[in-house]
Amino acid sequence: MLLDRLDLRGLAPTAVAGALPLPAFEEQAPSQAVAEILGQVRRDGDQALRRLTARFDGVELDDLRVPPADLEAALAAVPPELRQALEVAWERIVAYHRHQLQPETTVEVEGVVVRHLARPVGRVGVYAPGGRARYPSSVLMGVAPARVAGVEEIVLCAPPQRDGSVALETLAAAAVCGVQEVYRVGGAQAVAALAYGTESIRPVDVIVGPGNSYVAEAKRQVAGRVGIPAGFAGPSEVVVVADASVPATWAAIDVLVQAEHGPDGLAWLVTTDDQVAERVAAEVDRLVAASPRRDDLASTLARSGYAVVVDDAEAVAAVVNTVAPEHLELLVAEPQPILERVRAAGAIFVGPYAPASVGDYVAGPNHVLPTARTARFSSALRVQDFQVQLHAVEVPAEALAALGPHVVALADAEGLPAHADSVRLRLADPDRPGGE
Ligand code: HSO
Ligand code: ZN
Repeated sequence: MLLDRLDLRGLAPTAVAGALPLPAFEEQAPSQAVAEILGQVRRDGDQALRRLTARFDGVELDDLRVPPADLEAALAAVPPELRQALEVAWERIVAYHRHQLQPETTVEVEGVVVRHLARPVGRVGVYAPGGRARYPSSVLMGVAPARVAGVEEIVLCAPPQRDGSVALETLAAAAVCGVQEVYRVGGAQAVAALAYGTESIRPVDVIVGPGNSYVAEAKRQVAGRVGIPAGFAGPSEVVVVADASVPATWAAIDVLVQAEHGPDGLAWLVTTDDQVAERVAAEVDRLVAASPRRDDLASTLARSGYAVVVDDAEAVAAVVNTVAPEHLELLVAEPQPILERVRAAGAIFVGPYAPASVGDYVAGPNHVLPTARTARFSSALRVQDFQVQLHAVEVPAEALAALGPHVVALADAEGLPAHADSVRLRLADPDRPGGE
């Protein structure tokens, strides 16, 4: 069977957590090769982009920018049902992300007034992968929270195909979300261009978007110079918790949905019912054998495909919190006892009619989610990833009178006389704002 059976019944939750076969995530990052690419783009700009595109994508580029007219043309050229799906998805994703906007608030702490302001970053770069992966949905997911945050300039980079064009679906998605600045550059060189800027691509403040190991490593190397929203969105993962209240085929197909992105993902079934484990595992074998993507599926399942059997909701939660999966599905009659114990998961899908694939496309929340156990400390891509949070401080004269001596004492202790004097001057002359 493709799902390895792991019977952990009889173990206490902490022992369950300790017994789990977590995959090793430390893949060999191509750090040297990526550093070399970043250096070339930084030094040679557009010329390096052309050279690297010829080498990696096998195409000689003239203009790096996709003519804006091609975007609307792409939207007109895709099948109408795809266009409609992109439009519905876009509207739903934007509507959901609007709920993440926080009102600006003001607080007063013992006389000092602090205003909390959220301001959009100036310019965002969204990366859209190409090649085997073609994810127009990820274009929507990257652009929507930036748009909602109020970002004025959003640009897209996507690798060119053999004929120099960018995938039609990617361009159509860009058109749906109103992106006009699209460059046919992919890989680490695209991340470099977005981070450092070249003659034709101005640098951005934040870079988002999935990509292969080169893109991921490039983002890691430019982090700090530009914002790279926290968490690592790597190969897809799912933990499906199921009982006999759903058909075994439904649980089985959902185990496979994320594995389909393969390779290197994680696909687990967790159940308290060993008959469910048996039936779902059998269905997984049957479905994989019949799938056109059987190789991707099999490679993920061979690396990390398990059917885990445990005693109760507490043990289920111990498994979930240890794996910290990107996606968690609760296909059980009583999800609440598990839900309330979950601490670490990128996104949770509750009930028999909420497969994670709905979340991948149209539910509304973001599908850029933390993987590789980073859900322990980071979250889905969100509006705040495209904002800076500022605080504006107002100090009325009376508050300065009360607090000033403490500033002076601390500044004196730190040997910083100007710090102390900026307060002393004011305390000595409280009625003197404006003029001489
Ligand atoms: N499951 C992926 C997103 C995606 N699925 C894009 C289909 N297209 C990561 O959440
Ligand atoms: Zn997916």
